[in-house]
Amino acid sequence: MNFNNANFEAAFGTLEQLTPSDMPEVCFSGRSNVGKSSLINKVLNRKALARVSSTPGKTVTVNFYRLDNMRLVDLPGYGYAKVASSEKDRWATLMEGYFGTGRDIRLCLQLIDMRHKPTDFDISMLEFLSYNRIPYAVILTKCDKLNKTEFNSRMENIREELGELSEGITIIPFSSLKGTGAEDVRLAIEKALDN
Ligand SMILES: Nc1nc2c(ncn2[C@@H]2O[C@H](COP(=O)(O)OP(=O)(O)O)[C@@H](O)[C@H]2O)c(=O)[nH]1
Ligand SMILES: [Mg+2]
Repeated sequence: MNFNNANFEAAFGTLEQLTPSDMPEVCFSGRSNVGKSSLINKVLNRKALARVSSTPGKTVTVNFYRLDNMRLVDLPGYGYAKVASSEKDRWATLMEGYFGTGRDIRLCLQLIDMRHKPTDFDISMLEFLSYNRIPYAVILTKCDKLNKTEFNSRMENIREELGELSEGITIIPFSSLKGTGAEDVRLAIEKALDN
């Protein structure tokens, strides 16, 4: 698959406008600031296709990136405390709309900050994916921020923390800074499209 030929297609803040589901999709989910936009840029070998932000909680849109025969979908980040409840409602409506309207979703890449244990919201998201039989993989982001001991400790503990949510699930440590794991993410996407 050619990851070097991606275009920004559209950003949607309301459901009615969602691009029709006419090709396979791989989506990215995670809390605000976890590194979703940075990961998309890295995987697509682009500097600033997806907008990287130092202020979390800003993007409550679903963003579509077109590759040759598929789309990557950047879902709105969650879990930012300062967001107003109207924005939280908008987030929930967008997510239900994206996942609940029969789209051809091949894989959801769930991003979790490698420095921390999964949050309750990370777990809820994985439970949602599991319950709805949406294939998923876990990406542990910002792995460059851990020293070797911390890295090994997180790798040892993550499966236990996720319990049965991690059974048979691929877990990829990732750094957009260093490029660690980028090829593994590309392979996971390619494999999902072959199925
Ligand atoms: N050290 C380090 N910082 C990262 C990494 N990925 C993202 N960041 C930083 O984390 C912040 C949020 O990144 P962004 O991609 O906008 O997160 P998003 O809100 O999930 O889309 C930015 O300041 C990034 O530069 C990484 O792998 N390593
Ligand atoms: Mg982002």
